Amino acid sequence: VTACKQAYRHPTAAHVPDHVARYHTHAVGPNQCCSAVTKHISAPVSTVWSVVRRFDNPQAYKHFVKSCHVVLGNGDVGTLREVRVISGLPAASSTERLEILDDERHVISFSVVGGDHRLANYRSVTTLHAAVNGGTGGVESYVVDVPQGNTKEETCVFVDTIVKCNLESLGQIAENLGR
Ligand code: A9S
Repeated sequence: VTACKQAYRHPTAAHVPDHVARYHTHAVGPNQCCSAVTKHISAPVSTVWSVVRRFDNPQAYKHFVKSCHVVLGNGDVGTLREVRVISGLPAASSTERLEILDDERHVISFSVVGGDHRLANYRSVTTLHAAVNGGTGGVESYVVDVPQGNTKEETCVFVDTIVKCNLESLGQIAENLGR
């Protein structure tokens, strides 16, 4: 098991504070891969956080999600949600557990514990921090098993694409909330 500490080189994400970076340091097994995506959003942290923190409502900004139902818990750590996915993806559903919800530090994390898809043991951490001019720096990192028949690179390209789409759409929604 090695540690995966991501380098944050995104041109617009500005400086990622140390207290944020530590949330994105993952233990990575030999058959796993990890990566991180950053995004600058021109809206205050409080606005972006109000969208991201809703573990019961990922479809607010994740376009791949068709529906979501909380199947256990009431929003605390350990809450389970059942996500159904739009067609066209190599997946139908995903069962996800809330791992971290920190309203002070603006950290949310979930892990995939079941479902009908190929991303076994997926776990992600999303953090928000104050950036220049009242904006927000978002960082989302993940670790996941490499599916049978795929390489680490292929897996990261697939997941990075989904995470980038989610952060793009989060940015648009948060920026529009301020208009
Ligand atoms: O939902 C997220 O935050 C991130 C990802 C990478 C979700 C992936 C996914 O939900 C699909 C979109 C359905 C793609 C899972 C768990 C498996 C997939 O194949």
